[in-house]
Parts: sequence; C-alpha cells; structure tokens
Amino acid sequence: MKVMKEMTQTVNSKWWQRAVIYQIYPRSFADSNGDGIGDLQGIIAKLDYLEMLGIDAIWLSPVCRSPQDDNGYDISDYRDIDPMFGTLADMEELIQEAQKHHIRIIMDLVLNHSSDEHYWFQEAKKSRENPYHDYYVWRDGAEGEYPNDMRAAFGGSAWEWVPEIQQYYFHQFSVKQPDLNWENPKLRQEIYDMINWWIGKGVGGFRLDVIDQIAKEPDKKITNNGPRLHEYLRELSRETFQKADLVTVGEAWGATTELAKLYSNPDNSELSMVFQFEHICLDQIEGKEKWDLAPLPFMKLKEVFGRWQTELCGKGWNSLFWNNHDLPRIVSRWGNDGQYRVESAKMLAVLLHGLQGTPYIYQGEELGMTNVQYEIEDYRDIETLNLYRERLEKGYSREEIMRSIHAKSRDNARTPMQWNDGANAGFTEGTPWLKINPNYREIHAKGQIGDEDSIFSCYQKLIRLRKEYSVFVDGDFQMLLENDRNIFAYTRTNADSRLLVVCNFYDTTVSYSLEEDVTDMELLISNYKDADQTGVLRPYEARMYLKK
Ligand code: TEU
Ligand code: CA
Repeated sequence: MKVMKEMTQTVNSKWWQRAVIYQIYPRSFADSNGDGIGDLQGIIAKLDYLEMLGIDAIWLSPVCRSPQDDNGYDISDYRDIDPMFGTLADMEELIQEAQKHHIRIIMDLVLNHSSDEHYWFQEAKKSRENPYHDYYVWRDGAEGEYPNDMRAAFGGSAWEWVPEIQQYYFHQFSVKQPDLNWENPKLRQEIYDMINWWIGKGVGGFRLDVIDQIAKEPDKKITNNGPRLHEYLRELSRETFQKADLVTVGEAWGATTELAKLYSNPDNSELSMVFQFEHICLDQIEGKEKWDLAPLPFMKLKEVFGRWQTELCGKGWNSLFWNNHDLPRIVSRWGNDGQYRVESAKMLAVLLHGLQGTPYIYQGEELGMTNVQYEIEDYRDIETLNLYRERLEKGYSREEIMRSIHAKSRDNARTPMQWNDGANAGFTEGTPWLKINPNYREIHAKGQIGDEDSIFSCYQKLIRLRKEYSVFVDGDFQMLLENDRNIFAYTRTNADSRLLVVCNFYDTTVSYSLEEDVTDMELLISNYKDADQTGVLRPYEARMYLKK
C-alpha cells in the first residue's frame, strides 16, 4: 500500500519539483584554456563533480555573444555563443554531455533588453523609419531635457540621447542595455522563434532575467508589473515553453505571493516558478537601497518564509535560494563566516532544503565560500564601480562606501570557484579575471569531497534525502515556535511521513520545548556530531528528523 502511495505522488509531481538546480556563473567556474575566464569546456570537465553532488539541472548564466558590459546580461546575438566561452558546438556538446550525467541545461534568457551592439539596435538607431526602430522604446525630446526623471539601475538617467535621430531610448540597466519594446508583436515573434530554436537544441528550460520588467510603461513610470505583463507571459509560454517538458523560472523582484500564484499557476499557463526577493531585501534600511545596511530582522524572515510556504501550497510553486550571482554569500550574510562557518553554512542549507519548493545552489555555496573585502581597484562589477563613483560624488566617505561594497557587492558571489589549494585555486592556469578569495587555501572542493563532515557532504546528503522521501516535495508546511527569537522550526507533513526541522540562527546556545515527540523519529541530518540532546541547540545547530 505504502509503495503505491509513493508512486502516485511521484507521478503527480513534475520533474522540476523533485529537482535541485545548480547555478553556474560561467566566467567564474572553470577555465579550460588559461585565459583567466571560465568557459564551456571548463564546465564539461566538471560534470563529474556536479553529478557527484547530485544536482539535476544547471542554470547557466548568459553565455551568448555579448560585449560583456554587464557580464553577458547584454546580449548582442541570442543564437551564438560568446567566443570567450567557446562555440555553439561547445554548447551542443555541453547539453549532450550533461545529459549523460543526468543533468539538464537551463539557459538564461535576457528578454527585457539587448546589447546596444545587437543588430536590431544598430538598425533601430539609424532612423525612425527603420523596420527595427520600434523594437526599442523611444521618446522624442530635446538634448538635455529628459522625457522624465526615471533612473537606471546602474546609476544615471534611464534615458539616453541619440543625436542622429533626435530621440531618447529607454534603458532600465546600463546605457549599453537598451530596453526591448514588448508592445511590438514582431519583436515578440522574433523572441519566440529564438527560444524555439534553443528548445530544438535540447535545453531543459530557461531562467528569465528581470521578466517582470518587460511590460514597462515609462510614461507612467511603470517598470515592474506593467498592466500587460501576464498577457505577454501567457503568450510567450503558449508559443514556446508549453511545447516541451521544460522548467521555467522568472526573476521577479516585484513579486508578491498573489502575483506568484499567477506566474506559477499549476495550469502551466505562465512559468514553473519565480525567484522572489522578499526575504533577500530584509537586511537594508526600509525604503532605501541595498547598500544601506541594516541588521537582519529574524522574526520578519520567519514571517516571510512562512507566508510564502503557506500561500503557495497547492496554488503555485516556490523557488528556494539564498544566493545567486547578484547577491553576497549567505554564510557571510546571515551565517557566520568566522568561528562557525561550517556549522552555519550547514544550518542554512538544512533550513532551506527542508522547505517546499525547488532548491537552487549557487556555485561555491556547497563549499561555504565567503564574501571578500577587496580594495576598490580589485572590483570588476559595473554596479559596484558606478555605486562607488556616485556615492563619492554625493559626499559619502570612502570607508562608508567600502563597508557597503564589502557587504553587498555582486563580486562577492563572482570570485572564482575554489577547486583546490593549488595555484589560483585550480580555477585557471592564467591570471583570473577577478581576484581569487584569499581563503582558498582553507576552503576548496578537493578538501571537502569524501569528508563526511564537510559542507559539500551536507549538500550531497540533502539532495539524496529529497530523492528518497516524497514529503520534501509535497509535505504541507507548518511553522513551529513562531515567537522564538533564535530558532527557525517547522514541520512538513504528507500522508506517509513527517519532517521536523529545528535550526538555531545564532551563535549562542538556546533551549526550546516542542510538543513534537522526537524519540520515535529518525535523525536524518544534523551539523553536530553528537546530536542526541533534545531541547537544546548549540550555536547554529540544525537538526532534521523524520517520522515514518
Ligand atoms: O538582475 C536584475 C536586478 O534587478 C539586479 O541587477 C539588481 O538590481 C542588482 O543586482 C541588485 O542590486 C538581473 C541579473 O541577475 C543581473 O545580473 C543583471 O545585471 C540585470 O538583471 C540586468 O540584466
Ligand atoms: Ca577560458
């Protein structure tokens, strides 16, 4: 009987609901040819490593042809690979080789904007009559008189003057990332054709960059969640994604639980799920920028996670993540990257992987890689460099700016992967494009593989458990110890079993009492060797129990 039940559940869930997805930032993962930049052959050489970890799919940050103004998020040819990363043949090889390792490749689609070096834009700026002109967002005006005061995410006005045609174009990100005009059905069709071409190459899905910004209406100063957004998404999905069994995840900074239920409607009319950022935006001064640091409001974090878990249950699907290529390293952020680095990295992993949704691991997270504290000369990220300049001009002190950069710079996530304790951490035989974190002599993959107490092994085990027990996928979430100021505790329950997760988020020992009787439960995973003492949690202690 029991076996039968497990089987129906497996049949009812989608592959991407049972999956764990691993994000690769290609330029920082593995360099195969010594030019200091990671590449596709480098990834192919590490597929054994990824299979050993147990992941099901790779989300690959953009590898298409690009002038790299924003590290590939400025695409100049959607149907070719940037020579820096390899060739189209390398990409096809990666898709096939990954398949042999039971890993699917998820491509990063940047559809809100292209590079200004894309053929479409080169044409578009030639004249107002050019057939590609309307692929972008233009407004008349006079030089120096911006259409309005909208700002770009990387600083400066969101409008750029093109003297040849006496018009401004709109860009939500850098000047080299002109926004595409989704109101134009011809542009939309070109995008669908391109996506179907990639589907034909056997990719397993797509991550959609800033997808909630495509329906912008600059005259009304609307960026996220424009009125036509879900209409566009349904058309996009119908014309492309629904033709294959793909996973699709949209990046949506403006998502609320209500919106997420539209995006991830189980009827498959839009996307599989979205990345929402409500938890990510908690440690900043409210109403200000991410650089304006505030301590993490832990009670709020619990409330946010709890609400997303409850609201989306059965009505949508969560993505679960602490990190990506835009965010600081979680162990340095909400863990402890000093004395308790190992314990806190594992605690954060256990907490996240027990929740309902699809977990994402960002490269190096499985090793407990940390933030860096470089001098400004050593940063490469356009957002960081612009912020530094802008805040100096505004009169901030250097110390204050560097404090923000050390805490929040995107380059924290982008330092090269630490493979071993040899030269350049085994990342490259040349000079790395971004300095390696000096702690690579202690923190590296080689030292963790096969060590059952390592962070790597903890991630490996969490992935294995997810494959073993359906309760990870479909169990109902219930928050416990709601008012506890140190502990995050919850259960997940389905017809077969029940998971209990208790995590101490802080560096002090705390006690607790639960109604749940753990004496007849199996301790599935924990981050201290002798974890038999109930009612007490040591610094960053995490335990996950199972009752069958
Ligand atoms: O990020 C969207 C985005 O809003 C971030 O740039 C965010 O503003 C910033 O990282 C945090 O302050 C996506 C990509 O993930 C990012 O790498 C790109 O730079 C951006 O879109 C533009 O394509
Ligand atoms: Ca290379």
